[in-house]
Amino acid sequence: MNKHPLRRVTAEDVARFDEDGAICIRNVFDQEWCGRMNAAVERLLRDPGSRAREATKAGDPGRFHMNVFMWRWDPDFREFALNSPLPELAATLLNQDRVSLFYDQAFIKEPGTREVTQWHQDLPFWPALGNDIISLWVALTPVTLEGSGVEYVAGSHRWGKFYQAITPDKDAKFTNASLESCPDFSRLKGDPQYRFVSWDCDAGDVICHHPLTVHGAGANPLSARRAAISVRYAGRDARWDPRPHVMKCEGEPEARLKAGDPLVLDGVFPLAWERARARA
Ligand SMILES: O=C(O)CCC(=O)C(=O)O
Repeated sequence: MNKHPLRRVTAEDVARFDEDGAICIRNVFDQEWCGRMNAAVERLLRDPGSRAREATKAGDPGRFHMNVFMWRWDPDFREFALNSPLPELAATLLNQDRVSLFYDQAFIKEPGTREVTQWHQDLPFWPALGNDIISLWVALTPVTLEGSGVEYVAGSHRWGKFYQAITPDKDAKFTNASLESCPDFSRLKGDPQYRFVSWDCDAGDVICHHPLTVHGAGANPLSARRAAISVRYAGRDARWDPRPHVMKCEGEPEARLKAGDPLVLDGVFPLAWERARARA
């Protein structure tokens, strides 16, 4: 299993990520990693635990399964989040000397799943603020745009927008009525003021996005599973910000952090990569 991305991340990649708020880095994981994590996904689907969210409506075909904080109870997800090429990739794209693990999240759409991932930004969901946060969406299966590939509105992380959070199962807990709803960008594809970017992925490719970049994904009408794990990392300016209508984190950070503290905390948001340690 490889320790570092199989291909070097270049200065051009970093510049493209800054500009568009999303980039696909190919070939980050070898086949051994993909096999190990697909087996971990199988286990997760069989035994989803208390944080699972099933977004498939009763009677609908397929299954849209989401889960969070798997690293806290599953050793393979733990290795993936803390001892794989991911933390180094996050630090390189964010240009940081250290990054902590914020959390991991699974997005599995079984064949025939009709439910979409609505257009959204990530930051409004989180008890966190900051620019130095990155999500690494790892394709564990081949993914095409037709088979629920994620699509991004390039540059939307710089619009100064903070849209209302919306979960695929429309959980009212996340609805902050004081925020503007995110437009349905699927209806705005012909509008020349927006540039949409997406990538067909092979297993082991990683799409990296800024927490304010608007993104969404369609249904999975294909006959194969679409499995992805998003792992989120935090750097220098990321701060704990426990607002109403946000996700609950595991490990009770609210007992140990106050608003404005850095997003790093032993056992909860653990340090995942440090340049000094990596060089040693
Ligand atoms: O995979 C999906 O459907 C959504 C992924 C996503 O929203 C994310 O990784 O932030």
